[in-house]
Amino acid sequence: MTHPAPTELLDLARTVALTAGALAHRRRAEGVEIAASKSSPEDIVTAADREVELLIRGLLADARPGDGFYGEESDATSGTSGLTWVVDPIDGTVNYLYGIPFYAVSIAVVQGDPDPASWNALAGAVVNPALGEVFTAAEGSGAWLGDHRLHVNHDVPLSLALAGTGFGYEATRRVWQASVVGGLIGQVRDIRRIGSAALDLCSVACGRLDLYFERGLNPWDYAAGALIAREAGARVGALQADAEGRDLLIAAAPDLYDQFEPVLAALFDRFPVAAENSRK
Ligand code: LIP
Repeated sequence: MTHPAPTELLDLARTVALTAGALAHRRRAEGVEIAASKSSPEDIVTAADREVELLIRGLLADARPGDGFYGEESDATSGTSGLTWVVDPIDGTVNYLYGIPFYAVSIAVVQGDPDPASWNALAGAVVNPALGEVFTAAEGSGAWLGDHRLHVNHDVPLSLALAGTGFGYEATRRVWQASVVGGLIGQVRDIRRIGSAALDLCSVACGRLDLYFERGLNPWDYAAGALIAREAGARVGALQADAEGRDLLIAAAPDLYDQFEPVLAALFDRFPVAAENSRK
């Protein structure tokens, strides 16, 4: 099934993400309302998360009625075109709640089933409305911050790598993740916890981070950011040749990835993954 060029799909992703970002920013200024909690009391959804996803869904359905939709806050629908939009309306929801200016609208379009193990990402846009930053990538056309082309940091020894990571919404997992970070922190320059996987991946793409890794992410958290990091020259994956996924996502320049992989594998052996009692 033919589809528009990735750059054409990117134009739509960027336009919709900017419109959605403006709404999220406005609602932020008006005051944030928690609508519910999901997998744990810490895992909140705000009224704005839902409103922004509804806006995105409507704009994409108007522009491309045959496409599927796979978003964080509403039921997935499959399409007839072979393309699916993978959407996180506000990635970094806790930052959004606290007014920390690191949250983002993340929109990607993939070919094939909305499954990271098999999909082919064609275009992605990540908009941070609080900082007015627009990260974009189309398959084969590079990664950009506005009209500035992005490249990952190369030739960084692990001992001098600034590493980003994150913690889940379930306490047992956070304790396990902190043990791994405790084992790693003496082997890298320092650790950053930005609070949005989409912005962490864009930070690797633009060289604000040398390396990012996290366990427990959902496809909508990283669909666009992973394409942007890849198009900036990063390797994105898990351990060995595994594709990135819920179990683990790593992103770094290939040479740093090769240094980091055995270190992380050794930390996973030292700190076996704790049994978790939450769904997420
Ligand atoms: C967040 C991720 C972040 C992770 C948080 C959460 P959300 O997504 O972007 O990397 O550490 O636990 O999953 O819930 O804000 O869409």
